[in-house]
Amino acid sequence: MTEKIIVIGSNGQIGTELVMNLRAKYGIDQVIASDIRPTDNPLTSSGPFELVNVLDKNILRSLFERHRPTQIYLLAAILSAVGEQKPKLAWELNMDGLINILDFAVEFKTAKLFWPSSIAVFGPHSPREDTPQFCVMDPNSVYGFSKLAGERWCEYYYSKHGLDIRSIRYPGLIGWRSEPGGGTTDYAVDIFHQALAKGEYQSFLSADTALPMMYMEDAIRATVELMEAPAYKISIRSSYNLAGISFTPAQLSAEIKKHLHDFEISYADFDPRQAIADSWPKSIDDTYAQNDWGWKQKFDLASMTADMLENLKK
Ligand code: AKB
Repeated sequence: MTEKIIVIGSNGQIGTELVMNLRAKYGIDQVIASDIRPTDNPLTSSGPFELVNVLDKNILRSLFERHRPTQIYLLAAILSAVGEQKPKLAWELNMDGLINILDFAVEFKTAKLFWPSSIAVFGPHSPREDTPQFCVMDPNSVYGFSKLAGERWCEYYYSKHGLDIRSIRYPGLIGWRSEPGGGTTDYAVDIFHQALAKGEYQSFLSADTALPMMYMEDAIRATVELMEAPAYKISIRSSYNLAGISFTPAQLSAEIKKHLHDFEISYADFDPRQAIADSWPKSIDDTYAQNDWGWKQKFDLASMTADMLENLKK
């Protein structure tokens, strides 16, 4: 079957890299990038692009009617830090946007749908170390509980409508091709840019705040591998835990210092993102992803840091 793939939210941190990867795999014209704003990013502007607002059902209907997608990646979302500043908008976009796409995917018989969840679905009463796939989940950020509700909708559409929906609870993502957009884990990308530009960085999270992170190359590979896995191997229709690399700002800074000896890190006295980070896991157990579809992570802290710096220096 010839695939027709639509990536909604293609201007974002994941979308930019995913479109590039999918076009290399399926062909430029088979992958339609789409976002609420036009793009001049050469990584995504070199192929079909549509202006799409996921809250506008007329635009969505026309998109589905014209392209009849076989796969949809819905990446449009408001992340954790911005979500606390615009809670109602975050809820509306993250929830209504998802439900609109779920409904159109059922109506137009879209074969497969990918939707990202996050480690933000966990909360202060979830186990913080090696957080399991199934446990107490009491997220206290709007982003976190919109993602948890989204997971429930995904599983519901799978069981009620047979929609083949697949999802990953992404850790913080770190890449050199694209910028993060308003999350609690953004420090782990900014630090590389500032280290190279200024030789110093002020972290908004405290020195010992451990969070699960992942190098973008691994995250994109995980996404594509999950989407390509045979349906019978997918036992989780809410969203899969992915472990990634757990580290603190102090550990990341020490690793950067191995390459940039004069680099100095300092820490902000107060930042509202600290409270969000303190409610999230320090590390994740991803046994289900390993056993179900053979997930294996490649990058560790040392290889990720070396690769980031090498590419950002170019
Ligand atoms: C955020 O920090 O909000 C995101 C996430 C972990 O989902 N990067």
